[in-house]
Amino acid sequence: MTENISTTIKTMGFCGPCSASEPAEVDVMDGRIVRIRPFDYQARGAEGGKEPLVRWAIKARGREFKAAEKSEITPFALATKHRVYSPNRILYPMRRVDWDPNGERNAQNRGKSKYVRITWDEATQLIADEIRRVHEQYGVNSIFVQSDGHHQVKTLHGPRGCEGALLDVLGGYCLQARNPDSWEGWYWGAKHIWGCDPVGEGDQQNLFLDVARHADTVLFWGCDVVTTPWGWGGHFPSRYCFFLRDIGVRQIYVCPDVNYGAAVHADKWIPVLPNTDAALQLAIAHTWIKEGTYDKEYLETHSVGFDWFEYHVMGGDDGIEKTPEWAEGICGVPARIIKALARSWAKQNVSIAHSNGGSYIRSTYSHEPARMEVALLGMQGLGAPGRNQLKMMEYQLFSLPQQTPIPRSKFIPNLFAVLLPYAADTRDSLVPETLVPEALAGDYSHENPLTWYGCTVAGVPVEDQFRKMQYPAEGSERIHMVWIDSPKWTSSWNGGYKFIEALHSDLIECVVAQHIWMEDDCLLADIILPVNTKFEERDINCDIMSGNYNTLVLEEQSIEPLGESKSDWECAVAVAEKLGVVDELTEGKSLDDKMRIGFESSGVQDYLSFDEFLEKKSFIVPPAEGWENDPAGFFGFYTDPQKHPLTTPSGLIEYYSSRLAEKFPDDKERMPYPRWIEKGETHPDERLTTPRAEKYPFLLVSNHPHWRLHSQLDDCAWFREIKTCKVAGPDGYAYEPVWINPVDAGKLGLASGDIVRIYNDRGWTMGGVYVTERIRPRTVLQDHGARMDPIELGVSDRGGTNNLIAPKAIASKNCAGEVTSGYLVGIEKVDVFELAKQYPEAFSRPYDPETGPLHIVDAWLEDGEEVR
Ligand SMILES: Nc1nc2c(c(=O)[nH]1)N[C@H]1C(S)=C(S)[C@@H](COP(=O)(O)OP(=O)(O)OC[C@H]3O[C@@H](n4cnc5c(=O)[nH]c(N)nc54)[C@H](O)[C@@H]3O)O[C@H]1N2
Ligand SMILES: Nc1nc2c(c(=O)[nH]1)N[C@H]1C(S)=C(S)[C@@H](COP(=O)(O)OP(=O)(O)OC[C@H]3O[C@@H](n4cnc5c(=O)[nH]c(N)nc54)[C@H](O)[C@@H]3O)O[C@H]1N2
Ligand SMILES: [Mo]
Repeated sequence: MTENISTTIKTMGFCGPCSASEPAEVDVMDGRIVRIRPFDYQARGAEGGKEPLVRWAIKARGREFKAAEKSEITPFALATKHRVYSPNRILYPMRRVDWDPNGERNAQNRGKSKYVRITWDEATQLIADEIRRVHEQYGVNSIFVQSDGHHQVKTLHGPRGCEGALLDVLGGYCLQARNPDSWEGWYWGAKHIWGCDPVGEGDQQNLFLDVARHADTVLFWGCDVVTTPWGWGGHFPSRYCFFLRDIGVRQIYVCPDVNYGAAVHADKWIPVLPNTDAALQLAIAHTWIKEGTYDKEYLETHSVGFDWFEYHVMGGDDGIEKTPEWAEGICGVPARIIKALARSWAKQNVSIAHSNGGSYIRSTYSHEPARMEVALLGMQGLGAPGRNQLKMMEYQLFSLPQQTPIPRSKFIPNLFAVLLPYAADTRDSLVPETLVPEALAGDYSHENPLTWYGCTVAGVPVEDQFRKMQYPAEGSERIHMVWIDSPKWTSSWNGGYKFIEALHSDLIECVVAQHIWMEDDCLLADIILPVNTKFEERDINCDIMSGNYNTLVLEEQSIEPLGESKSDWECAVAVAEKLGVVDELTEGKSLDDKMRIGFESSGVQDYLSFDEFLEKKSFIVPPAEGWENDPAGFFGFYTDPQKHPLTTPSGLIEYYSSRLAEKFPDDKERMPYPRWIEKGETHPDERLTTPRAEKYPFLLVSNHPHWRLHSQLDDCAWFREIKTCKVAGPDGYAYEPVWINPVDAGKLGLASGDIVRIYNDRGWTMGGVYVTERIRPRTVLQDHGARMDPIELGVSDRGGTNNLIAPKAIASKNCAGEVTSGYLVGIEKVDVFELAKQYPEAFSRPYDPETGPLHIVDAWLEDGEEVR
């Protein structure tokens, strides 16, 4: 290293508070980040460097899979240095030109009018005055806090509740409850058949070893082991799948597309139509029942209510026998393939792998396929060696040992509960994320409330789903002010155009956003505060999701804050100053005090003093001794269900949930046993079988983006030049790709490189065509999260932000889950030059081919001086 280079360690990953992945080393020269590179586990050693680090290994079938020597950081981690210096960085506080707290507020102009630069003093005074005014006029619950987005992993400084903590000092607020969006189907469905709080996915302990030793086949069902581990982890899961290939474990991919994992690892691809998995699953069950190839004895001792499921499979309740031929007409998988899959499954040890599951657990009636998967696993003896549900990322998210398919560590460092108690909030005054547009714009009062079930917060026990909730909370007024950090309603949530409509309502008098980049919902705010990246902050974080090791890291500040940016926490403190409540907010603790408190509860304190940790800057936690002997997955339940019961009321697999029957006797959309739901009151027409499909003949698959983390990283030049990341339009604009099968492309006269409109009755967005066999017919694929670039705000968009046209409705009647994929759209070719004539303003906005739309340059000072 040359002398003028300084190196700091930063955990990577974008999940959010505390739960980081793979650490990286960040080299800074002359105050600028020049390089991000892997962290060297081997060189750092165990016990804070006191001992050499022994790499753990899975030994199976004569081979070894070892923990990495260096962290396996992702392209996201490498490229994030570009984002620090993005031309879209917000560097100063800003106010919307025509938002005047003492005069006209012009809500209808949110997203249209420009900004003026203001000082921190002005900005914090404006916010403090608005808080006081709203409190006096309406009460504390009329301020709404959105603070739940994913973000750069930060603990002391991050978003996740800073402004909420401040408002709590002043008496409370209304919370946007973070939906279990990652797990909707598991949460609303699977929990009722096998328990498995907190999110409804199966027990994981030691499954990497179990699969390697015992599985013949792994079904990667709605799973991309290359793409999604990039968000939270690294390359570890994909490397493990290469190992599975080496030891002869067959890998079958069930998904509408040849995703990036399938392209590298699949022995076979079974292309299913989006969100029709329940039909495919029923036909597998049908084959087993017909041929008597399922484990009847196991079901007798390990389950209740199988008769009900069997009755449905055989058509007893609805007159339709769920034969492979029936399923073929719905899910598009040929009957012979369904039978072959069912027969080989019945003969082998089969595990099912997910990251979280894809569209079918985030679409209409997502609870059905999720609990049906458990129904199938149960029929083949869930928990027997090689027969479990395996997670390919997100290890230990809730710091629970049962979420650890990798070798169990000595301990799981957890700063979360100690340092961010407010981040897992379930107060009564809340609105689930999926109902926010409704709540913001609707005519609701506590006498005439909006109602739903459950606080819907990810990670709460299943009983919560039976709690009736209302907005506004008892005795409260409706929402009149909104404060958002991690703002992405438009790009990552459902019914995006409805959000925009809601924020155009005069009822919403003030919108404050704090953000690093000028994008997403910032475009709709009245006051904007500039936030740092993690490289500009000093923090403590723990990697618990890489797969290799758990690591606690002291993250020294790498560079000075850019412009006048502050951390999310400092933003809250700055407003607290104006309100005279700093001591109440900080509880008299400095950030160093908090860091020490976090350290003292991390587990690491038993091996190292705080001062030693400050010196060593990292602590790698090796696996616990004897981890190889930990029982895998549901093995305990398999061997003795009485001694190791599930957390369902009966302790067994509940093919019939008496609890659902009792609590929701009239719910035809989520009945006590898993069923095929073609349509219902909540979603009468989102299937290819509905007449509406004549107008919108494709099911949209909207995966987690390969080249982004939701809405984040869309402006990285390194990615945008890659052909599968953006499609270059004839006008020089990089459009978000849309995959279409050659058969459909032929019918529509589309060729790769054409630019299209993607539409339905909720509005339209755009995309650049990629004609490929990698997507099955009658389906088009466009990842979610591309940054909104409005054409006519609230109606049309150039950015490829397809969530703007996702259904606003929830998963089903009593489940406030999101529906963001597997819904109907049409697509048609457009002439971009004609569109440019029609919408001259939108098509002539500042644009940088390397980074995309430049919203910040679009924001001017009143006197004409640019903000930057
Ligand atoms: N690169 C990257 N990584 C991420 C994220 C990101 O945005 N980008 N986000 C993170 C987050 S928050 C989460 S929750 C996880 C998400 O993890 P997942 O839920 O696993 O991710 P998805 O991309 O939604 O879906 C995975 C695969 O499911 C398949 N699929 C889509 N629809 C269907 C369907 O209807 N049926 C079947 N059988 N298969 C289908 C597709 O092949 C897709 O690639 O990823 C995390 N990691
Ligand atoms: N079509 C479709 N839609 C989906 C899904 C899908 O499969 N398909 N999946 C859903 C899932 S599982 C998820 S988790 C959600 C993701 O939704 P969100 O978790 O809400 O994720 P992001 O889009 O990453 O939004 C985070 C925002 O926070 C900002 N941010 C990053 N770091 C910081 C910081 O330090 N401070 C502040 N103040 N802001 C920061 C980012 O730039 C971004 O604007 O999307 C859901 N939407
Ligand atoms: Mo997620």
